[in-house]
Amino acid sequence: IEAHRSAIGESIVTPIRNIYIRNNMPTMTDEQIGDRNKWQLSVEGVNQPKTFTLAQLKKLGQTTIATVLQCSGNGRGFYEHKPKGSQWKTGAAACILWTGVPVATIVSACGGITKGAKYMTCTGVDAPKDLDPKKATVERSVPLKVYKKAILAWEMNGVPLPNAHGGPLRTIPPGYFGINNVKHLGKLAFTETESDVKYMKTSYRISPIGKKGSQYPTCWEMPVKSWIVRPTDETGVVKSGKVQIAGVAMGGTKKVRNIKVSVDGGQTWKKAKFVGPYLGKYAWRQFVFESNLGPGTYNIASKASTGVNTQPELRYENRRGYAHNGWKDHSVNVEVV
Ligand SMILES: Nc1nc2c(c(=O)[nH]1)N[C@H]1C(S)=C(S)[C@@H](COP(=O)(O)O)O[C@H]1N2
Ligand SMILES: [Mo]
Repeated sequence: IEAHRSAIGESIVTPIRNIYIRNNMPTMTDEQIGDRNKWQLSVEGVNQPKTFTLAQLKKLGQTTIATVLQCSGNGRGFYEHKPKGSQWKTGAAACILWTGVPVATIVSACGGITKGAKYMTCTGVDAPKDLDPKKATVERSVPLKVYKKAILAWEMNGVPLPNAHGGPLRTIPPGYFGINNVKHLGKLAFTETESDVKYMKTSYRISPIGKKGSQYPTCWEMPVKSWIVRPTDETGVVKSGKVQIAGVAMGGTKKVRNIKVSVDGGQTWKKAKFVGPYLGKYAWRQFVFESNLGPGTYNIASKASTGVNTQPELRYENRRGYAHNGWKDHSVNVEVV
């Protein structure tokens, strides 16, 4: 389920009704989940492996963080070679407040991580029993350092995690693509090697068009990105005069520091203004740009920068259409009358 472009960014935190849903496996039902407080999480690759219930995790620690949740394929719909998969444009992204326990707190409660671990590997328990677990288990490894910032969340935007978003428990590795935000979390492990399930080994690999394989980089850190949410080609014609252009900008794993807008297809750029509260570097910022536009057709683009990295003009061509952050494809054509 994809959100309309104009339904994102009206408020800094995306209301749940506007948050995209992406499932590799069917959402778990209330019957499958059972009593949420009795949901079990096993922790492995630590000096004292343990199994916690959700009720126990809630007593262990609590924090709230804001992150952008974005599918690796967000923007796939712009690729000309028509990669297979959901044809998202901008709608597979949201800025969400998550509440849960820091992974670091769980690690200390388990006597620390075992020596030699290089990855944090999280396992969802949503794979139907009749499928091959190597092909159906949503299990993702991320670099070990991610555990220091990650949380295991049981609440989003102030309500218990809905089943569709991975209730009752999911991993939030800030700044990492959606797939690493494992839903219906049953196991947290610290491992020496990356998981060998399909969703780690072969899917989500950023490979050249026509090539595939586990030697290519996987979808981990999100790059800097922004897009206009208002006005858009969805909202129709705009009256000439003062036009409020608005959008969202994210830095991925780094703070977004700078946002520019162009109304002439990228020939000239002017600085736009961040508005609204700063919810930390993993959240997105809303921005506005006031422009005086006479009648005509405009190509409006935005370009964000972290100071270190700036959005490129073009998409990075790759087989499955992952990680698109090029500003040109994300621009909008608006008619002013
Ligand atoms: N267990 C499990 N976790 C999962 C998935 C899944 O199918 N099963 N889908 C992943 C993908 S590809 C994305 S983009 C996000 C989507 O999260 P959402 O549906 O809450 O928006 O969850 C990720 N985590
Ligand atoms: Mo995704």
